[in-house]
Amino acid sequence: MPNSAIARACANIAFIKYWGKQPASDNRAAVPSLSLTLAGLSTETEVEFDSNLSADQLVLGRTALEGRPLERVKALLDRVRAQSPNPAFARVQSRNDFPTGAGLASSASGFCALALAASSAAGIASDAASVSALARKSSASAARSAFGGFSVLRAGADAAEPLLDENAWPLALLVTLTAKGPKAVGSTEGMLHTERTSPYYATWVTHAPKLFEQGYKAVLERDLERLGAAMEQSTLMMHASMLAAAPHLLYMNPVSVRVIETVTALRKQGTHAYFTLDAGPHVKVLTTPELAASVRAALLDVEGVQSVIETKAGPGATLVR
Ligand code: 2P0
Repeated sequence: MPNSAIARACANIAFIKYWGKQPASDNRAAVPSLSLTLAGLSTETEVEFDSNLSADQLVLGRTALEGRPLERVKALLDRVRAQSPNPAFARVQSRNDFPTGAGLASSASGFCALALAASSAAGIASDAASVSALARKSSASAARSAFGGFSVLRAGADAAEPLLDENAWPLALLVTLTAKGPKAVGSTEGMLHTERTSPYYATWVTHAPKLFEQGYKAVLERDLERLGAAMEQSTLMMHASMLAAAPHLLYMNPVSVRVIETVTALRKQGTHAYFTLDAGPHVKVLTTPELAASVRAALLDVEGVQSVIETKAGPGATLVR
């Protein structure tokens, strides 16, 4: 039986957002979400279970990590070990092919690659649904990266499910970097704070399924205008729930707002471009492959924009070895 494996998983961007957990649910989402898995922006992770080790080890790039990152990795490995006939500690070596310090989401690709590599190395079930369920317990957004193209994670679901594969609807996503350095408040912490203190959280949870239905239908019908409208509303409703927390959570910066205004102005001129932001200041702009170059040029003209990374739909998690 192999005791090591290497897996690769891509990041995903939610067009319909997950923000909030069902209480005491082992990290099940309170609202349904829908995302696109992205080409590039990937994590490659090697897991080797070794009976000679006396503790789990985690290396990201060239840096050995301890504390919270190691704890979260151990929690996933413990779940795998609970199903393994020969549990042993593991050496985990992970690498992102995008700048980790830039504040781009890395937990989705990271935990999905880890879930696939650890399951395969331990010889337990490593089909996409099992990997998605394992990844979801560590980071709910990671559940969606098990699948390529569009995938969904329903409220309370154990695992994500595929919706449209990566070749079904060609789109361009322009990741617009508006700041340097990591974000101030991590997603898990920000989410729990919003649940506990924002009077708008309950309203968010009530309305989110309607936006999910709109987004889901728009994807099946390849209707970019409707998808864009649902995505922008999901984004701003999620940010409104964060803003109403006490103390407030403001993830946008002035450059993010200028990018939103630019995208809105482009649309008034008839250009199909739609914005979204996660728990951070960077703005992702959805458009068609044909319009991508001109929209990118307009985004690079916005004062304060650092760079624009063009991506498109990518594959689900795969085993490299
Ligand atoms: C999403 N985000 O749907 C939303 C939109 C950020 C904003 O999922 O606590 O790192 O690990 O389950 O998955 C980020 O939260 O949170 C996230 P945990 P996760 O992509």
